[in-house]
Amino acid sequence: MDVRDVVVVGAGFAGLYALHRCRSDGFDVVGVEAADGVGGTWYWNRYPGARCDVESIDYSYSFSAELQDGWRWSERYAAQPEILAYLEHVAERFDLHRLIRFGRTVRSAHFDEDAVVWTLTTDDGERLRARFVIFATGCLSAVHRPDIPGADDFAGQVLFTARWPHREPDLAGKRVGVIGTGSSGIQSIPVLAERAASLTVFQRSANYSVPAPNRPFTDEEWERVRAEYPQRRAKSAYAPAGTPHEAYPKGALEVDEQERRAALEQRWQQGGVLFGKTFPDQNTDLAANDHARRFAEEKIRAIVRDPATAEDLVPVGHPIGTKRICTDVGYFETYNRSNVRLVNLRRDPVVAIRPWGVETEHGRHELDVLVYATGFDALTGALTRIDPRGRGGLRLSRAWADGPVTCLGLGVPGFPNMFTVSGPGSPSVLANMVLHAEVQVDWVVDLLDRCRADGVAEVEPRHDAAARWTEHVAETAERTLYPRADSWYVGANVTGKKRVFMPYVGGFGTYRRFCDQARDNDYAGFVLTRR
Ligand code: NA7
Repeated sequence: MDVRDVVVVGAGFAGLYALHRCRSDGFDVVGVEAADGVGGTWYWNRYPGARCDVESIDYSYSFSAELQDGWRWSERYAAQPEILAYLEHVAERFDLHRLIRFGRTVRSAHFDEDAVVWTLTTDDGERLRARFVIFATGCLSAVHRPDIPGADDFAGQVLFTARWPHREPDLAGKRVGVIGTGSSGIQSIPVLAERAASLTVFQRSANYSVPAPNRPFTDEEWERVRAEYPQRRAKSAYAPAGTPHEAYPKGALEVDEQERRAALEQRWQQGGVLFGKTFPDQNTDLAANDHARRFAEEKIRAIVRDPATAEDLVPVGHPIGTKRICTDVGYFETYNRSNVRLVNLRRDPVVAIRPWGVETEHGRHELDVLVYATGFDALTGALTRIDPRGRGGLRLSRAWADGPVTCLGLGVPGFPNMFTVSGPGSPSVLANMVLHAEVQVDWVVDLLDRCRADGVAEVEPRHDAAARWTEHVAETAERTLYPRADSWYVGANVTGKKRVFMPYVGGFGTYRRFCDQARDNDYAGFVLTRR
C-alpha cells in the first residue's frame, strides 16, 4: 500500500486549506471526509436560520487575493447556503475535490513506530497510510444527543439541527418541539415557528442573544469593502478575536452610566457576538460584566410581551459572554407569537419522551416532530471518537482522560507526526475560525517543509512543553469569568466529560505570537528527529 506524505481528515474550512497548502508545497496529500461534499460544519448544519455570527467579509479565506477579489458576499452575516456555496467555489477553484475521499468516516488511526507511518481505517474498510496526519475534524462536529429516557420511543419525526436533511422537511400543519436553546435552537426557532402549526420550546438554560443587524451589501458598500480589505485583514491579523473590532478604549467601571450605556447600545446595534467583548474588563470583572448583563436582560424584557415568559428567557447562573453569546434574527420576538410556547425545564423537567411527544412533570406536550438542538461533544469529541493510538499504542482518550493536553493546540505528546487544527488548547472557538485555521495550517505545513528540507522523519511535542502550555491555557482561563459557566467550553454539556476549560482565552493575536515564536525558535517545544 502506498505511503502518502500527508492525510488530512475533514474537508471544512481548515481541511480544504490544509489540502491546498500541502499540495502547493509539493506533498503527496489525500483527504478523507465523512460527508458527501465539502463544507464541514456548513455541510451538516443546514437547519433553517443557520447563519454565521462573524461578519462574512471576515469569515472567509485571506490566503488568496484572487479568491477574495473574485467572491462577493451578498449579506453582512452570511447564511449557511451562501457559506457552503463559497466553500464549494473554493474547492472548485483550487481543484480540491479530486484529492478527497468523500462519504468515508475515519474509524481508527494507528501510528507504527518502526515504520513512522500512520494508518487510518475508514468505515468502508479502506486503509490510508501516511507519514503525517492532520486532523481538521472540527471543534463542533461530534453531535451530542442527550440521553433522555424514552428517546427512541418517539413515533413522530426526529430531526437534529446538526444533521438537518437535505430535503427540507415539510412542517406545515405539524406540532413541532425543539429541545435546546443554544445558537442552533435560537437561530432555528423563529423560522420553525413560522413554518409549523405550533412550536414548543424545551429550554433547560436560557441564553443571551444579540440581534444580527443583517442586511444585503449595496454596490456602494461592497466597493468600500473591496477598497478597505487589505487594511481590514491587516488589522485582524494579530487582533484578539481575529477580526478588526476593538473593545471600548476604557473599562466598564471607568466610565459613568451614560457613557457605559452609550457604548453598550452602540455594540448592541453593531450586533452579534461582539457584544460579549464591549469593554476590555467585561470578561474578567464581575461588576463590569453585570452592567452588560443587565443591559441585555432589559432588552429581553422590552421585547417579550408576557412578563412570565420574559422572566423565563432571562438567563440565570452565568455571566454574559461566558457561554458563547448567540446571534439571532427575531428570536425573542418569536415568543410573542400565539403558536409558540416555552417550557422551562428547570421548573418543569422532562420525565420521558413518549411515542406521542414529551412528558414533563407538569405537562403533556403532543408532537409530530421533535428537533434536537442539543449541541456537540465540543473540541475533543471528533478526535476521541476516532481515538488515535500513538506511541506504544497509547490511546488519545487515555492521554486526555484528565482533560486535553496539547502543545499550542497543535500537537500531543506521545502522538508523533499528528497535528490537530481548531482543537483544544487553541483559541479557535473564541476567534475568527477561518483566519485561525489558516494560521494553524500554515504553521503545520511550514513545519512539514522544514522536515522535508532537513530529513526530519518524526515530530513530537515534548511532555514538559505540552504540560506548560496546558497549564498556561488553564491559568489564563482562571483569570477570567469564563470557567464559571456550565458551558461546552468546559465540557459541562456532556455527561461524564472531565470539567476542564479547553479553549485558549488569551486572545488570537497572543496565540499567534506564541506560534510565531515557536517556529522562529526552530519549533521550540517539539522534538524533530532525523532517521
Ligand atoms: P449548544 O450551545 O451546546 O446548545 C445546546 C442546547 O441544548 C443548550 O441549550 C443545552 O442546554 C441544551 N441541552 C443539551 N442537553 C439537554 C438535555 N438533556 N435536555 C435539555 N436541553 C439540553 O449547541 P448549539 O448547537 O446551539 O451551538 C453550538 C455552537 O455552535 C455555538 O456556541 C456557536 O459557536 C456555534 P444547557 O445550556 O446545557 O443547559
